[in-house]
Amino acid sequence: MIGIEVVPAPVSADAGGGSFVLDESTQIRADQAAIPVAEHLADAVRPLTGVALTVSSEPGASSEIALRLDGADRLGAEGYELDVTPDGVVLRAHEPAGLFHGVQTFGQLVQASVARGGGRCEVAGARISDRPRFAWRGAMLDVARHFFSVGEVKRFIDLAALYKLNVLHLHLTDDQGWRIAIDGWPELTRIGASTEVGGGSGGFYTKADYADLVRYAAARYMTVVPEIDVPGHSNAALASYPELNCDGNAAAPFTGTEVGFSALCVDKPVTYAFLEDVLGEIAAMTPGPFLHIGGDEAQTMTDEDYAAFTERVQKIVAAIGKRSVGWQELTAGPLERGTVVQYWNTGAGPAQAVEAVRRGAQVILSPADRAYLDMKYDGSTELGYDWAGYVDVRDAYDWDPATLIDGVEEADVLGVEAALWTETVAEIGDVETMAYPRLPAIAEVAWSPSGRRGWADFRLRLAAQETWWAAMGIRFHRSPQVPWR
Ligand code: TNX
Repeated sequence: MIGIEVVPAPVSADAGGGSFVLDESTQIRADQAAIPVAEHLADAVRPLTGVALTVSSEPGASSEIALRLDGADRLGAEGYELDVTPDGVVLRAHEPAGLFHGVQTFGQLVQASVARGGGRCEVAGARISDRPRFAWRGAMLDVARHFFSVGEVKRFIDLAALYKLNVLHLHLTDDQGWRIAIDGWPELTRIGASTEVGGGSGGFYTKADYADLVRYAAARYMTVVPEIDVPGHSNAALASYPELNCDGNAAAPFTGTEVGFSALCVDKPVTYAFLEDVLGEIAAMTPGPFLHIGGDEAQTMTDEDYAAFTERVQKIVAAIGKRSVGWQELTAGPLERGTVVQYWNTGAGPAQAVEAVRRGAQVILSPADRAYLDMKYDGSTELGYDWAGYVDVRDAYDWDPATLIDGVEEADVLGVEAALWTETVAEIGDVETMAYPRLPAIAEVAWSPSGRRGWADFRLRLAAQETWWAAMGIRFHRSPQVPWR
């Protein structure tokens, strides 16, 4: 038992003595650069406690929560130290991202005190030192199969940021829809965005919408990684522009759920002009270092064509100053220096991930039988698939990234990502049910040292989050594996 009800489990946590009373007289005092994080803390505490904390950069009140950027180097870009004593709370980090993560931890301590009841908000004394195990802690949302509005994606960002995830991977294009405006290619959104699985009306993000999402994510210290899935999963583009098709005829729009049938025309120069425009415009709107180029399930293409195509796309990405991420299939061709390979297909096995590592690439682990949020929890789950098996909370939780695959060691793993494909998921409430509580489980896999975590303890800490989730209106799945209150 780690003795503290925080998810993900911190690197170290000791119960301090006594408790800190949080009330109307409490002030958050923050270094200037930490004011936005302080506001975020005030916003988080208000609905939990009814207390409106004031934020200031000046000392003043006798009861104080201090947010300081004078934390030691060893805390890294995302670590923090949190001291809760009867005299006050001190949160320290080296970078604002660390303060933000520390605020998530403090929020959970506050909610635990609220859940204990008794009227007064008494946060139990604690001394915590914490930093993430993996640099990439991702959540992917497929907005192509079903479109989700800017507001809905923000909700998804919030759900991920609570558990210290730091990458929002947006699957922006697929056979059933193209979801991002590209100035030079307006038919992509006029035609390609008008469809989705099941015949709904689709939708897309304008550049202003996308900028809004990037900003919203950045304010929560999450980096957006946009995915333009090529050469397969490209029917929406092929339906929008006849010239992208080898035969010059526009593909019919697609609203079904089969995969693997579409492919860009590798022999046509226009294909690469198209990709240079699209990836160039996307890169210009994306401050993060990565562009995801898909690469999965291009089943109609020869091996030579696939290798030549994916090599060329990685060179386009490198030329615009970004690094490529691709699904494991990318390993079938050459890997550009710096390309990251994402392992997913537990049916095909990890050979391509091992090969990528052998060739010097880092990998992101999204094993479908652990990290796919579109797998059913069990036989009674209405939505989702089961091609990788059922994934209940324990399956999502009980694995270690460093020992999952022989030949892929800790240092080879850039990180871990949970993926929510949305062929069967059309409503944001259903997104919540598929993500919670598996997303917090994956978040702990990605954040916490292996020695600090275990299922028996995790299920109790997870159960302790229930009141909080209910207060936030999160429609989580009541897995029978967790002793809910
Ligand atoms: C496989 S994961 C896919 C997706 C589907 C998903 C459904 C991956 C790279 N490809 O196109 O949506 O399975 O579970």
